[in-house]
Amino acid sequence: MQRKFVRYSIELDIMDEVKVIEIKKSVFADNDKAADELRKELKQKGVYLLNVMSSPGSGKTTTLIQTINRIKDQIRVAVMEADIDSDVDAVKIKEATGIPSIQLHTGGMCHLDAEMTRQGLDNVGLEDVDLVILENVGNLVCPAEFDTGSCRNVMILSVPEGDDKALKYPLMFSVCDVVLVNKTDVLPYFDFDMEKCSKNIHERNPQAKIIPISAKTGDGVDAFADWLLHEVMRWKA
Ligand SMILES: Nc1nc2c(ncn2[C@@H]2O[C@H](COP(=O)(O)OP(=O)(O)OP(=O)(O)O)[C@@H](O)[C@H]2O)c(=O)[nH]1
Ligand SMILES: [Mg+2]
Ligand SMILES: [Zn+2]
Repeated sequence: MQRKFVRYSIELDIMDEVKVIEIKKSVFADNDKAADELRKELKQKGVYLLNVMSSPGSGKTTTLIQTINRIKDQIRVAVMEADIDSDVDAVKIKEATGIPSIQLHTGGMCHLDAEMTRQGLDNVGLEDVDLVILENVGNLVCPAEFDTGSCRNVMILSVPEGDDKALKYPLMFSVCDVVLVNKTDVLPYFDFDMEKCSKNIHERNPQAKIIPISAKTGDGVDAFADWLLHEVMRWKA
């Protein structure tokens, strides 16, 4: 009984520090305009917003933990975890990195738009932060259709999903500045052709920067962390 009680209170402490925000559906018709306005405000305040997208389970949260632990001593980072329900990702980030993390509940919506992102940012507060990372809802389709107001979009494609995804979900790959090809540690078990994958991505988006990583082993994550730090410094300059 005693042991159970102690565990329970520790869990409560962690949960206490994770705010869960119920996001209201947007009333703005012109999302592109709302996104441009948000970006302008972020530029004025010197806050960099990164939007991270992928299908469910491709490794967004795991990659964020690895990345944040490499940069958190150099810049002030906060995370917004968007999901239809639960707060598991926000709790995971908070536990594994110690940085502020909030959970956004999307009320059943499978993506975030700029106004919904702004509701999250209002809760993060833009005064004491250099970088806010938004983990978008796991979905390869509609998150790509809505500009969140982010400075850059990153998408994660994991090896088990296959090297042909850029052909099937062209919009997602064309709106991304960086594609992280995650779970390279399981390459020996899948018929995944990295060269073919890169060719498919570059056919849709010649400018896309492709970085193979393993969020499990940490392989390749330094390259992404360096890119991100450089981006934030340039945005704030
Ligand atoms: N082998 C391997 N497994 C990984 C890697 N990255 C993530 N995983 C595993 O993949 C599963 C999903 O990872 P998450 O980081 O939760 O993925 P996510 O994209 O945040 O998932 P949702 O938020 O549910 O969309 C977990 O079991 C991770 O441990 C990797 O590089 N290699
Ligand atoms: Mg996640
Ligand atoms: Zn949607």
